[in-house]
Amino acid sequence: MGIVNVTPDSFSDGGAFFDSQAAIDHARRLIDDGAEILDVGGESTRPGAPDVSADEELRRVLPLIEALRGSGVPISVDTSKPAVMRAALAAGACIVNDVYALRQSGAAEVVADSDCGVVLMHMQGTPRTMQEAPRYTDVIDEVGAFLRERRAVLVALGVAADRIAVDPGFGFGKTAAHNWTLLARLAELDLEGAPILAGVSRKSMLGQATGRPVTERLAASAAAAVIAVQNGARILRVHDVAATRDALAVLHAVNDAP
Ligand code: 7PJ
Repeated sequence: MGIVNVTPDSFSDGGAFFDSQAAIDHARRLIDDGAEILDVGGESTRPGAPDVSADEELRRVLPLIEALRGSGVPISVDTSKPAVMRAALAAGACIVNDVYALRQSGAAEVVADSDCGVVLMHMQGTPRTMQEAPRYTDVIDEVGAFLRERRAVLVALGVAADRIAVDPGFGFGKTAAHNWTLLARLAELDLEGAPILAGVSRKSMLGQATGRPVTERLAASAAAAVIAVQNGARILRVHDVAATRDALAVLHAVNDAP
């Protein structure tokens, strides 16, 4: 899953793709690099990011969805707002990726009323405050229980289980230590067979481990992606599709070795 941000303040690309045409060009490059899903987002969720209205979010993401819907690659919309989900699905997106796991009022119903796929992500707190004092008794138990509960809510609304992927939410209300525990023990999350999406690309945990700024985390991101897949992730949300695919090709070659 290649990341296409259309925000003026996204932490890792600094709003380089705020311009629609630049974002479209970037998305096409990700497709050429081998992305199998494009995740289009118009609202930054970095800690302390300002709120964006649904209208503004739609102004950012709809031109992209419309430009990319014929590309043959499924489009995911990274949003928490029911109105944005509904309009994005109508415009051609087919996956809702929600860092709030459809907890905003009306969001679960939008997904239940469509036939889209959905990614349910764990977050402790809200983007504004989540990094102030993340706290868990057992991060594996708590993240697993939250994701099972959100999945059960959706299934009860009539969403087939095979439409749902789950995500431990690296960096969302977690210290670096919590993130490393989740990555190390991803396979211990009891997610009842739901496919796991992992988003570690360029994240601060990699800065913590390497001492490198966000612009210099390509190798660390690729290493983390390989570990995530080795530990059971099925979908990777990444900025650098070509490098990630190369890293995974090495993993697959090892796994296929006679
Ligand atoms: C994630 C996300 C993630 C899912 C962002 C960033 C921050 N959606 N949206 N999982 N992260 N599902 O790209 O670093 O980890 S925005």
